[in-house]
Amino acid sequence: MIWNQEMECLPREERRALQLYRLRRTLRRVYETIPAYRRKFDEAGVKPDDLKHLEDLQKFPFTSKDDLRDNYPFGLFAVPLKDVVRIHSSSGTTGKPVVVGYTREDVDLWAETIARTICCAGGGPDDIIQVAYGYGLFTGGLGLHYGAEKIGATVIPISGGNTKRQVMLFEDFGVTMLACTPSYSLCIAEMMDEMKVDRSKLKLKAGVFGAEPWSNSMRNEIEERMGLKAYDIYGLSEIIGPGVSSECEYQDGLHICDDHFIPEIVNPDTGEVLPEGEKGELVFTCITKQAFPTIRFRTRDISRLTTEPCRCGRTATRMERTSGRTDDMLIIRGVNVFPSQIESVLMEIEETEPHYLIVVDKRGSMDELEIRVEVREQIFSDEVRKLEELQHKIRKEIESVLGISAVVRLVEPKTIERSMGKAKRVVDRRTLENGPETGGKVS
Ligand code: DLL
Repeated sequence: MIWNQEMECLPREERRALQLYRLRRTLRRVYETIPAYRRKFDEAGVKPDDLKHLEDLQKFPFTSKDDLRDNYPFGLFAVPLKDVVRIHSSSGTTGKPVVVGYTREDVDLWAETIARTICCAGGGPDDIIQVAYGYGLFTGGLGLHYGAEKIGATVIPISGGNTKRQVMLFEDFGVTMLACTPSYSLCIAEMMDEMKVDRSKLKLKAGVFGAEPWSNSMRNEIEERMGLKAYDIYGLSEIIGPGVSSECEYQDGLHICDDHFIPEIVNPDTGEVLPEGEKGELVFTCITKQAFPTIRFRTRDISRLTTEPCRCGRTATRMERTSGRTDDMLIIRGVNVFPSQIESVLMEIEETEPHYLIVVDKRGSMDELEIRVEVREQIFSDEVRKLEELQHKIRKEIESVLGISAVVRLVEPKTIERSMGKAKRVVDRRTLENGPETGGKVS
């Protein structure tokens, strides 16, 4: 089911005309109401009326996380606080948190984008949706909640944690859809194994997973272990929360709600806009939000775009699943390494569990990469020679993919800390900014 046939299938030219109209209106509004934007526009020598075509957006300055921090907490709001009905915030690892606000209209818009997301994943009014994203300042829980209610589904607002109860409700309430982070879904799957739940007796058909990077191999693992179809959903607090883009049944990129959020791809080093199809950093501009209309926000997420219509009939711009963040990239002995590359290798190896931790440290002047990965129960109790063989196999695979050597440590099942929200999979001891080594960021 397509939630909003008219807007989601709008012909390209009409879509562009609508974007242009909304964008011009928004630029004028932020210039008039938010001093920080006015200052930035003036410094860059641009005025809202300089935007004649959509392509002119490139002339306008970027907004970064630093701008949000500099204007903490409410400096980038375009409406007085009395019109703001909701505040959300994301913690991040350093400095002040990011604070975002929503008017009543914004909350409705958010529910609309999530309604599209859930329908994209095959959901509808007959579904029973268990929302196991964290409720609170994190946008995951309440974001999914309002969208699910909007389509008339039955919502179970359980939030993250209490994993045994999550499983019990699947059985007792006949839950058909699950919403949580991909890493938490694996934690639930583990509990299902422990409780010896017969998957065929459950009604689970789909999961809407996001808020953290996950590979296609991780998707296969989740689908197999949970007995459902796993859809990728993407979003960020600075734009609206979840509801920015989502996969449909063809899983051929994520449909962006680009009648509300205009995407661009830029070269992360130079900021230059790249042609369609090229890989780079995603940038979004909100063109309908009232309280917090972000202009050209640098997400640091890496993706590419296509405006080709999808086989499902939707015409919105699609983004490729994000393969990581520009600031996720580790430079180890001069080589660029993305955690997603390591994850892909580990997921292909049958004897390992999908739980791992990447530790980077310095030994003397040399960087050292250590990969800790859990081994399946039956393998762990095997003879030492078999474990050594497995260790060797992983080391070789990693070396051939990354081009550098790694120390591989096989650890006992269930010894790497599980997370209820976003998993923390990298500890870089070369920098002091990282949290505790087994800590999971609960969102
Ligand atoms: O994570 C919003 C969200 C909630 C999205 C629930 C999906 C589901 P933040 O906490 O502000 O907001 O974190 C945003 O998380 O810039 C990406 O780096 C990452 N991220 C979100 N979704 C995905 C995804 C929420 N599907 C940051 N794949 C973003 C990869 C994702 N990374």
